Amino acid sequence: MTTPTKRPQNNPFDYLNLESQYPEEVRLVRDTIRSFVDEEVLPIIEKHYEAGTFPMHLGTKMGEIGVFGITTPTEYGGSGMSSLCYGVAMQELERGDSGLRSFASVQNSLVMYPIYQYGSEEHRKTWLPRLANGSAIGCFGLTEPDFGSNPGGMLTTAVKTNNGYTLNGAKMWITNGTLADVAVVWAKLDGVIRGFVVEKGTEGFLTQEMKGKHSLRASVTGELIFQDCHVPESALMPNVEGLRGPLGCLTQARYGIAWGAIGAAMACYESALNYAKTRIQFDRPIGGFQLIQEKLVWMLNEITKAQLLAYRVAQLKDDDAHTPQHVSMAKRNNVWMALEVARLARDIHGANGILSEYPIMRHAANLESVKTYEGTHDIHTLILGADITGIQGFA
Ligand code: TGC
Ligand code: FAD
Repeated sequence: MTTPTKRPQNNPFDYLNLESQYPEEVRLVRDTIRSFVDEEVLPIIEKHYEAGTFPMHLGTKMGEIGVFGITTPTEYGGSGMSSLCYGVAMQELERGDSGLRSFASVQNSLVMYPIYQYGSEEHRKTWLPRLANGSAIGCFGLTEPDFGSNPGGMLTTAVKTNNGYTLNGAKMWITNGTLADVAVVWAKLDGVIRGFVVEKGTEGFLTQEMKGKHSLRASVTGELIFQDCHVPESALMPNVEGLRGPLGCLTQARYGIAWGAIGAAMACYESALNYAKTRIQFDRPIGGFQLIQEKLVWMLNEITKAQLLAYRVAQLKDDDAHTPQHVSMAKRNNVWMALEVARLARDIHGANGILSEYPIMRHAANLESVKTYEGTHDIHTLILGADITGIQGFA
């Protein structure tokens, strides 16, 4: 007979001791990033959030501690680790701030992944080692002003010339757009969507930061503008054609977001639990009132279910048995769950819940973007609806 495993007392988030199932290397990654977030992110993130700036030195540090290229093979400078490892890393980063996780999602899933999967050997050798150590930053240009949920309608074009291609068009809402040394850009060549690797500084390629965001303020979002931008023949990614190219990248990033959202929820839950135990009203801690307990239980219950969902999708992914629809279910549920947890946490904090002294409003506002990007909540509903009925509900 085996002794039942006790819930780890020092980890209020892991009610079912799920982390005991993680291999040692995953726990090591979790601990490294957890310490990084506690020591280097949390003390400064509110200041950057208020100023609307990304803490660039943390981008460099993330490169140093191995946050980029987690699943990229080691021969290209990556860590060659599992999808579970990648997911747990995203969870820990988003416990700090969604902007930090966004930065890492774009670098890992939307830039390194397509360069590795769809790029030429020259693309891989030129960019992957630099992207892995953080000395180069990437961005991913798919969304356009008039084509968000329906990227297949994009207007950006590539026209073949004697010695390359000319790009014309505009991309909007691009994370790291103005910071990036390299952009993975999707454009129609003879009516077919193709990917291009475009370097910063290429003539005719301009970027502009988007201002006025009330969400993801510690993240840079920009526009990419292509005006008769000539790129060499080698800029074309040779190994993919059609919408399945960018959508394949989105499956990777959405998977990371499913984990990341758990991190944001963990931060809100931990703050609410501590507050409930110490805030006195009617001569007793508010955590003793049944209505507050119900909220805390709901939060932990949903976090635990989200962890199980993310963990199962990680297993499927590592066995190469996942579908994009599995990932849609996890992204859709976990981001919704995190937003609900953030709202309940704000409630429990009363007036204090709106202060930047607590992380709640920052996470809640961030999660509004996370709910929209990488496929809105409703688009994932339609993806799942089409999968289970066999009837496409988009148009
Ligand atoms: P549809 O006909 O369904 O599919 C076209 C082709 O793509 C294949 N496919 C996928 N492949 C891989 N992964 C997926 N998730 C895939 N989904 C579809 C499909 O099999 C087909 O392949 P083939 O070979 O038969 O041609 O395409 P559709 O035009 O009907 O669109 C479907 C829809 C609406 C689901 C899709 O367009 C969609 O997902 N829209 C949402 C757009 C979106 O998520 N944009 C995200 C932009 S990037 C971003 O937000 C970054 S935020 C980064 C950060 O800061 O963290
Ligand atoms: P729309 O597509 O106009 O949707 C508006 C509303 O209509 C939504 O509620 C949607 O669910 C609904 N809707 C649309 N179609 C249907 C339908 N068929 N049935 C029912 N409802 C529908 N993009 C990139 O390419 N790269 C990035 O790095 C990037 N980073 C981003 C960072 C931030 C902070 C944000 C906010 C966005 C980012 N995006 C990026 C863009 C993001 O992917 C899009 O915003 C998203 O795909 C939704 O597109 P949209 O905003 O144009 O909304």
